[in-house]
Amino acid sequence: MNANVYGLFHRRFSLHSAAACFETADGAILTYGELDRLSGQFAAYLQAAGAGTGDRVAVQVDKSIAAVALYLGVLRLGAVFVPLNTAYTPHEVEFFLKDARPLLFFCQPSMHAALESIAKDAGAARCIALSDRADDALVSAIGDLSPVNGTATVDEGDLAVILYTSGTTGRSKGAMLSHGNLASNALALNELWGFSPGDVLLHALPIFHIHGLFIALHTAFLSASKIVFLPKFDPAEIRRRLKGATVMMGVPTFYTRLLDDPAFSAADCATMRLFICGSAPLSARDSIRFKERTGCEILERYGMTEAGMIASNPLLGARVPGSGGFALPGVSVRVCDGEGKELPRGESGVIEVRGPNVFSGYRGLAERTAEEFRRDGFFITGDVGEMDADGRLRIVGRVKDLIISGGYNIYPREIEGVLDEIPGVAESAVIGAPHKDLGEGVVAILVAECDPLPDGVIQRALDERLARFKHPRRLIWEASLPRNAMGKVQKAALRKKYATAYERP
Ligand code: MLC
Ligand code: AMP
Repeated sequence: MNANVYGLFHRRFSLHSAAACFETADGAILTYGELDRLSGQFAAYLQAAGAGTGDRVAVQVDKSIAAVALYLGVLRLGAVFVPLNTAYTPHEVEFFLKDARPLLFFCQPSMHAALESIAKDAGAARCIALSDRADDALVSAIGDLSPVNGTATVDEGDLAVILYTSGTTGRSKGAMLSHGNLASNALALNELWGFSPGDVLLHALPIFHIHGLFIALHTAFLSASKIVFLPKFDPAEIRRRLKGATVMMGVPTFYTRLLDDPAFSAADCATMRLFICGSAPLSARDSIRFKERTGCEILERYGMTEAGMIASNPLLGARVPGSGGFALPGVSVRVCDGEGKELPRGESGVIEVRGPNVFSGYRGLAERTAEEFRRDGFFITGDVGEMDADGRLRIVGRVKDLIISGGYNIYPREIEGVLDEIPGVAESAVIGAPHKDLGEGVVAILVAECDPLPDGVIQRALDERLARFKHPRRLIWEASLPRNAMGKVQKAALRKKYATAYERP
């Protein structure tokens, strides 16, 4: 049997070809039949450019329907989609392209001149510009092509997507996700969250991460639900668009920002049946305020790039704030000590997961992959949790040195690597501090070789190397970093000392 996840979508698209699939900010509608055709045309374009089964297609483009059709076109060919955050600098993109070795690279027209030679040096046959404009030249040209017939036959374990996640060592790792991984998650969530053709999903997430691309789109595709597709999260626009919508998925910052508007109320949510939140901890305070203000209880769920969705609060039945809910059907979750021994219920330890949703490994990093899996196939998430007697998982922290800011993962090691290379900086430590809007904000503590450097010098080095969402907005100079007897920087002490770094403007 063909396990291509596009086959799963195609069956739904064919049954509902006249149904509205996407509605964009300007009110334009694309039907499921039209999306099916456009993805087939993108597949024909990719095929003519030489792409086939197993070829990587890397993509750093703005959010648009064409970008989704490109993704689906890649799946249809059995090729491998490699999405990249649009905020990445050319320096970061160079690393990803050299690692993924794509045959084709799609980028924003404004970045084409800067990225073409980087793509060629990484072995890409072509660097192709694709914009988010309705009159994009490539999309117009593709509109004349005949769509490919059918969908390439692949096995469940065949690679569909490589998604880069930063690493605690500072080196990003390409998580390899198969057609089976994507399909199992999409089917489970579609049922668990009760999606139906009548649903209208409000989509304001980026589409280069699992949240916006898989969790939101795949789940809606399987019911041929309508997707209101917005370029980004703008609270005023969301308030307008909530009317008529039934489901929204977002990171905690979405909910914090909605609540920041005193006029946001139950009336805005009259047609909504479900607000889903994840990618970072939602504060109990916001969860309670949201219920008081709107009458709606946010459904929290827990996941990660390497395993898609792992657990979810129930659609029906009690939803517990701060809990990731129950393991998805077919997914095993356990809480263990450092050696992988399962702990009694109620004790906190590292969350481990096994199931059809779990990735096969990091591209080209067999040893690293082996270190993160137990011998019995459980993946060590690096998150710390507790499971209650009923099997509800509460996420209480992380063993990995990771900052989550507005739903984006930021690895301190990567930033420290850039700071430590600046002449005049002796060493640095990067930590996350509580941030009212983003959950956590990045703080850098620096030690100078002689005198502290002007902020501009630090900023220039950051601008060149790192996407702006990773930049520390607080730079603090210290005479030395606190270290333990083993010489390890005591980050817990720094986190405590600078816990209020973002309380002042
Ligand atoms: C933007 N900026 C951020 C930021 N987003 N800084 C820190 N953290 C962030 N998350 C900075 C920009 O660099 C820019 O800086 C300034 O903020 C304004 O940029 P913007 O694009 O206008 O920002 P805004 O629209 O306000 O975006 C904030 C946001 C967005 C929270 C709405 O970041 C977002 O949509 N986050 C969702 C991320 C996501 O989808 N995560 C899922 C990962 S998957 P300057 O200085 O240039 O002005 C995953 C698994 C799972 O985690 O379980 O789901
Ligand atoms: P990413 O690597 O970008 O996929 O981010 C995954 C990480 O986000 C997880 O390992 C968790 O640390 C965090 N995360 C996801 N969902 C939740 C949640 N509901 N509560 C707390 N943290 C979460």
